Amino acid sequence: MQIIANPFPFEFQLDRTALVIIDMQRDFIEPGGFGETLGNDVSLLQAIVPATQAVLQAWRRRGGLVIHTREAHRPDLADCPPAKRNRGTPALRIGDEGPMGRILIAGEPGNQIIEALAPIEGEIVIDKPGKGAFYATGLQSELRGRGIRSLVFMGVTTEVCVQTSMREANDRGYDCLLLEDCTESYFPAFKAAALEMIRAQGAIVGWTAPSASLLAALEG
Ligand code: TIU
Repeated sequence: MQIIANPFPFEFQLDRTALVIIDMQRDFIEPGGFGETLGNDVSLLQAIVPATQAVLQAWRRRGGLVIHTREAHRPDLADCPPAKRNRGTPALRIGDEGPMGRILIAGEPGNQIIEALAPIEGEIVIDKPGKGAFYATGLQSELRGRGIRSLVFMGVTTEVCVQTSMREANDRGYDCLLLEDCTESYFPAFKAAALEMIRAQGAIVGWTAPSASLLAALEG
């Protein structure tokens, strides 16, 4: 398949490509979670849910591999270094009890993927303690075992966990596409800059495209 993308068309083989949905969790998208405790307006992120859901459904209809990530720490915080936990001056830190359970802790209600994008049987869910989806996770071996060569990214936030994961993926040899209207930041200027950085210099990190480009190919 070839789709219209920036800075030039993106080519991929569906059975060698995974859809990777980064951290679409209540902790980032709903009030009372990690995103809000950091001082952010989480309502901005809710806008991408319909477009993200449309791509997920189309990808599922074609039988493509789906990978969901969650930013999640162990209840004993053994995988949360002080360099992460002590940043900022939040009302609640990682591990503290909030309105949706303990902030950014695996298994808590706030740590779950939002209902609209909930994983279904056969999809891979990767819990990650860092910003990148490859750091301290089994993602690389999951991809290798299935012969995956290309990754299509959606999720939040564009310049933090999405961009970090794309850079990690690019260094590991994957061609990466980011869907422009299926990713969001708490800072619109950071989203715009991240999209430009990713595709600059002849797609130095990867490609970007509107979801309509991918949907046209999947449904064509
Ligand atoms: N704060 C922020 O923009 N993002 C994160 O902390 N994690 C993710 O991006 N998932």
